[in-house]
Amino acid sequence: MVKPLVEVAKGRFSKRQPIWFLRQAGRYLPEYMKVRQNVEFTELCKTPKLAAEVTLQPLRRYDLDAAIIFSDILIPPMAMGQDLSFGKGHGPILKEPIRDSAGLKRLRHPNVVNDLGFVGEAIELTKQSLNPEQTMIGFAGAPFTVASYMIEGGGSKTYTEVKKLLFQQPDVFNGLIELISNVTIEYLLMQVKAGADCLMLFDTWANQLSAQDYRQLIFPELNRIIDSVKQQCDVPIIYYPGQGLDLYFELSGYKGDVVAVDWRIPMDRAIGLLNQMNLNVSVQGNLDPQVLIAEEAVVRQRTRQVLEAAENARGHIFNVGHGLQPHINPEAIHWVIDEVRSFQKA
Ligand code: 1CP
Repeated sequence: MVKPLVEVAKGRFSKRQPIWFLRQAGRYLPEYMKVRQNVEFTELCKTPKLAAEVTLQPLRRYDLDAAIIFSDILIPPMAMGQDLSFGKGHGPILKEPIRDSAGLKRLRHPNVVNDLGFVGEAIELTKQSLNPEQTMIGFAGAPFTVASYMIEGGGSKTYTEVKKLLFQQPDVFNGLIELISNVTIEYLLMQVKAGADCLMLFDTWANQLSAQDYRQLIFPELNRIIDSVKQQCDVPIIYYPGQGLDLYFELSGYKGDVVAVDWRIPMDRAIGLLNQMNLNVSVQGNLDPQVLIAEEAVVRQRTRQVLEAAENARGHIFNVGHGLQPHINPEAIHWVIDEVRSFQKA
């Protein structure tokens, strides 16, 4: 059975334009909050039945083309031995941040089947409820973005500790990136084996690096992950390089299938630049998620503008340009989907 998202990701024609939303399972849905009331976020991720349940919640409400497995990019660091928690009103906290070679040595290369198998089980369970046209998306953080949390011990505004490691102990920095990359390859392949039809790599904080450091230290490892996965299975890969067009200049030779465009970048400009870089890729995005607090006419107009701006793309997977936030209007998602469907008919 043909899956529109997989077709469009690979640059093939689809009668139906695929649409899904970054963070489509989450706090804006009352049914998510109900599950979450009784269970910690990491426990939710580690319990396949519950993870599958919240993964499916948005698909019960909306006519979506994909489910993304409910998990987090910081689950693998937990399996590597770093304690992960989410304080109330805080972002993630990773204990004993990696700041030197002793820190790096404390980490272990997990057995992905034993230590992260719950993600595979959640994918298997979720897949049982998808229709054959719907795509099961697996994901991981890209190595730099994951490393940044492991080094800082959480989110950061300045990335001081990351830069300290990079410039003062480059061997440790590179060793950490390599370890994360090796684990990520196995982790992604495990998700494909469990039923993922498509993979996404999130590099939200890549823009904290200079172009030179991104090009020399990060991009080759990203492509190595993509290469290794593609040698063993035939699933399309989506890469989100975060905010800002500058990194697009460094994507020459990118081996994935799709670039996910941040909402701060005009879609037509992103497509123009990707063409200029000779990249034969589809795009995903890039509605400003905060538009989903506006009145219906505005939501529809902004949706249409994204569709029009993407008309010259090899293929376009409609999405927001960053994750949905808790305060958006759940009803507005229906307006977006309806606008995408009627644009296609027109
Ligand atoms: O209920 C809660 O309190 C949890 C909030 C939450 C959720 C719903 C977190 C904590 N993670 C998630 C799920 C999540 N995270 C998914 C699930 C699938 C989906 O429905 O889309 C995905 C794909 C992610 C990926 C993720 N986690 C990224 C990359 C994408 C992005 O948003 O830029 C990042 C940076 C994280 C770290 C993270 N996890 C959670 C939070 C609040 C954060 C961001 C912290 C920060 O800003 O530094």
